[in-house]
Amino acid sequence: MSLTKKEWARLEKKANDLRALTLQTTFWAGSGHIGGSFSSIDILTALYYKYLNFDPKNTDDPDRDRCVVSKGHIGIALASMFSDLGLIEKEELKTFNLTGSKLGMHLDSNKVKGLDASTGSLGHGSAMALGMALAARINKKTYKTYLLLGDGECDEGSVWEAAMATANFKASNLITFVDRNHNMIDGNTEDVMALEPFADKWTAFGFDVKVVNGHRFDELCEAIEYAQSAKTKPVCIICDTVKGAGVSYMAGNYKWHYGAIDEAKFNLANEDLANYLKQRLEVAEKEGK
Ligand SMILES: Cc1ncc(C[n+]2csc(CCOP(=O)(O)OP(=O)(O)O)c2C)c(N)n1
Repeated sequence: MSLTKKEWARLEKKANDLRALTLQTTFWAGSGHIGGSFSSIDILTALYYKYLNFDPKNTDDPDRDRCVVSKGHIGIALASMFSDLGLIEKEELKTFNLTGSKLGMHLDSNKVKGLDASTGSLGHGSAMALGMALAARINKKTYKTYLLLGDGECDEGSVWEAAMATANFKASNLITFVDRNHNMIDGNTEDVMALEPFADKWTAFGFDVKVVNGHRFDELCEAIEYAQSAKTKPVCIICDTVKGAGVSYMAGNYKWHYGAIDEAKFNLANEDLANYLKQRLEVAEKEGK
């Protein structure tokens, strides 16, 4: 797999648009889970804008791919992305998390078309995604199911019960991502509840594990294409990321798990995002094929 400069740059620009829109929505809402949104946005961009068989105009297609964002607290990023995909009116983003809005902090799949699962109670998405993957097998469907977990979320025992079952049932049509941003709600994962040796744990549970830089589209794309061709062993892609990626005062700081943004912070974050895009486009230009 080689990502062309053009394709790489397209994904970079899209991820930047999504970060900017998520920031804007956070500003409108007054606050939001922005740190874990910004660590996951590149993964979501690779999925929804390159790999998922997902037509926003035909979300009822039973053959389309499924995607369960188990770290449902990033509803603010998901709502922004679904708005970019045309599934939520831009104006509705201004109501995000307000009383009476159809967009709660954790999105409701009964209210947002195309969203495969209502998540937010951490640890539940894995079993839901596995169910969708096994249903594909039973119904003789070829769709794939993609699952995005947080690393702090992996403190939940239910993640490992589902992982054990995924490997047991050889559900290689389920592709698992972990947003390994090393931070959770109240500190660094290794200080709160150590996860390392994290890759070894997934391997021991029967997964073929790939560790990638979750902010490099060349690595993400290569790992996804590898996982898509898995025949029996399910693949877990551990994405090394930065909480709050792209914004100087948020990056790597767990205190930006959830935060409020005033106008000065909003403006500074927008400047940072513009610089972040510039730097990343330079890498794409230099290292793309
Ligand atoms: C069952 C459950 N317990 C607690 C919470 C509150 N909570 C929301 S996000 C979060 C931290 C999750 O950490 P991580 O998965 O690393 O998220 P990320 O850093 O990627 O945003 C917690 C404890 C919850 N949503 N669900």
